[in-house]
Amino acid sequence: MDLDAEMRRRAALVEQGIDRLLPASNQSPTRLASAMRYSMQAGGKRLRPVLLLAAAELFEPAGTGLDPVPAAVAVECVHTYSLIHDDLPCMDNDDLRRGRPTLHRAYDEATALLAGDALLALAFELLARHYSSQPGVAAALGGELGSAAGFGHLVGGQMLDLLNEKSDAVTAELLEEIHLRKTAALIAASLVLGGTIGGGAPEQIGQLRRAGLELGLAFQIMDDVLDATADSATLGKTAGKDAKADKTTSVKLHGLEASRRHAVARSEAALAALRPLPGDASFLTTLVGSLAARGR
Ligand code: GRG
Repeated sequence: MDLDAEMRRRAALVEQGIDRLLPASNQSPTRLASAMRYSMQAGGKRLRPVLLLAAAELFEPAGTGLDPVPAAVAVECVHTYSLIHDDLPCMDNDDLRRGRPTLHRAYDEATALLAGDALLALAFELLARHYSSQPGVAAALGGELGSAAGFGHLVGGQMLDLLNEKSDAVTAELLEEIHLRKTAALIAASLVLGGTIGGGAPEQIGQLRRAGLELGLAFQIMDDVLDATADSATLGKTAGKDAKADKTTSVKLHGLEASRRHAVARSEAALAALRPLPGDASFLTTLVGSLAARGR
């Protein structure tokens, strides 16, 4: 399979969806609309929305008949908001994201804060508006994304991360909890949203969630490896930040080689969770395999 071409085909649907569903840059206040687009159209990998589309495809042609693209854009809105806020001076204070100046550097802090807020709100507006013909589906999507974005996961995980940043007492268990909440939950939610739009049965949605959590852990471990081994130009964000801040990461706790092994083991667990699912999972499985290989 030509993984890049398969990825690009789905990412193009996401790009078109973003262009269609975000406020137009001439809409007032234009500074806010263009700030939202600056971050959303900066060329991220689109991993989460592509996973969502791929999970929905597993159930075609049966499915619910609903278009997964607005939900894919919603997931990318939540992800991008979290990056914008994470880069702010009160958090990571970063200058580079997706190969460009971070939003607060290109605009200003208040605009970056508000653009993040507006993207988070837009995500839930998209789910409510585009899936209203099937209220049960709309409610499930909103509940899932809200849970992944909120106290129990993304925001709570970020808080735990901040609280433990300078600590020498971070255990492997705590680090895994932070990874699960901060990174894996939104990746799992992407697969779950796709499966829900596809009309998957509860046990199939459960498998997608398991696969997403394992994949999310693998992805975060490899992100730690890449932070320690790649350069900023390759990553499109500041490299080497974790070691500089003496942050507890998988690499600090387990070393490079053990971290790579853990990522491979997590990817294999993700593949095992995908196995019982219906449909052609070859794109998903190839993508999962490639993510564990990206730090090699
Ligand atoms: C501020 C609420 C709040 C949360 C911040 C997402 C996050 C939590 C922090 C960003 C820093 C970080 C290392 C997050 C872990 C998840 C991760 C690896 C994000 C980067 O995702 P990619 O590589 O980014 O998919 P692109 O730019 O390709 O979309």
